[in-house]
Amino acid sequence: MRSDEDTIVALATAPGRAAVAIIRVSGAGASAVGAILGFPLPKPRVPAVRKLRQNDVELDQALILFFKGPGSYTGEDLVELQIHGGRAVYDSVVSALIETPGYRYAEPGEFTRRAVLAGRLDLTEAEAINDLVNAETEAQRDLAMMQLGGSLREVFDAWSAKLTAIRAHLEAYIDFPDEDIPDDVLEKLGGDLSELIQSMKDFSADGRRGERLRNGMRIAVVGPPNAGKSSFVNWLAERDVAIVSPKVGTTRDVVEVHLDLGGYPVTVADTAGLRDGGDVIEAEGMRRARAWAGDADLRVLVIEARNADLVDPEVFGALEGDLVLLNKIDLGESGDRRGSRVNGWPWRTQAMSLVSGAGLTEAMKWITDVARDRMEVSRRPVLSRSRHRAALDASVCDLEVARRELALAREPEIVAEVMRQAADSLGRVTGRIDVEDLLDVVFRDFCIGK
Ligand SMILES: Nc1nc2c(ncn2[C@@H]2O[C@H](COP(=O)(O)OP(=O)(O)OP(=O)(O)O)[C@@H](O)[C@H]2O)c(=O)[nH]1
Ligand SMILES: [Mg+2]
Repeated sequence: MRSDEDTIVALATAPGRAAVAIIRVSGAGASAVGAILGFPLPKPRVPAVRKLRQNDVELDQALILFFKGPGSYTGEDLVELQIHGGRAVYDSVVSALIETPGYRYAEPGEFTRRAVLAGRLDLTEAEAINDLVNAETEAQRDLAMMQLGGSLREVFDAWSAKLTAIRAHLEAYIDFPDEDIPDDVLEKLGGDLSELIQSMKDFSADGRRGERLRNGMRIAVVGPPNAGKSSFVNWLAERDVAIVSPKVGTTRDVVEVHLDLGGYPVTVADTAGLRDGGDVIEAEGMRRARAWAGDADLRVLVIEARNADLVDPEVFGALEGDLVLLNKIDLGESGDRRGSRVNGWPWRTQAMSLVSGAGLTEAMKWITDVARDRMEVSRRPVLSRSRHRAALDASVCDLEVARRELALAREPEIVAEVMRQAADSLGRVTGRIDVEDLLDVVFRDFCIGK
């Protein structure tokens, strides 16, 4: 059984061969590491080199760091052993430690979980640590760093404080009806409440940029067969991710590539060309293409420029804000470009050629601009997970009920109860409420050693 009393041990660095590997030990028994591995524990926060031994066998020579609780990451006594990064080395040291009674291997995210329980971090900051470790692009790193600095916690804490003040006034009104409380007190509370609701709603209306930035934006490359979709995806990815051939219906599966476009994470999907007919396999490919494109944040339609006047982008699922690329201009364009139907399209279009290279930089810039437009968080705190949004929406919903009841001047006790629920929803985001329940949800996607 897992117990928060155990001393936990884990490899904090990625397994594999490396110059250095770090083993973390945290818990009430952490300072016994020296006795277990036969070396004198250095003074807190003073690094020292020590030989590690088990039964007179020298296991390694390591740099030891000791942090005394509560001034450590976890809030408990914590020892970090910087050993040589070979499998046999870290296996031997970890085994020696977890054989000790009261010691065990840590579960995923358990170090950070203890930091939260000790009040060293709130839940949004703990989530930011995981996001920072997983960040693949600059913008994702910026978002995680901002949240780690407590920016999101501050927003929720400020709302909680305002709500507490409103609730306190209402409770006073309920508890002391005969006292000298001004008549307009309910009106004033209603005004404060409306202001609070508005500020929460404004924050929520962010186009889900934070969530999109954390997860990456999904871009589908769609269009008729043979238009050059796979060629374009390969060019974007700078490698041969998809097969290109003059045969119609080459691509069948959805081929996804993860790219960093100007610091923003995107997943680009190459899809099967859409047309009538085709065999069973091609038909299944087209079904998958439509499904992926329908869920995507942006569709990039690739068609041959010389056929542009014959194509209706809506047939390929193009929506407002999508892009149309007119490819193969080296083979000519359709009719008189000025008289072309393309000019009246509501979609942005770009003529290009993967053979001559014309228009490619412009096409890439467009896609990058859209990615930035939809994911930029401009150094302000944002909701980065659906968990935050769900709690915020639930809280707003309760507060709107409270405001309506307050305006009708009915049972103030009911209003007070609904407001308590709203406050609990806010508290769940930072972990001030029901921490135990939430910890499992939040730490589920952590890896061991964090
Ligand atoms: N001339 C010319 N040929 C091109 C251009 N872009 C792609 N092609 C060629 O067009 C053919 C089809 O390219 P693909 O990238 O496989 O096209 P696709 O849209 O993925 O085709 P499907 O997977 O069958 O739907 C290949 O022979 C490419 O070399 C271009 O700009 N100009
Ligand atoms: Mg293809």
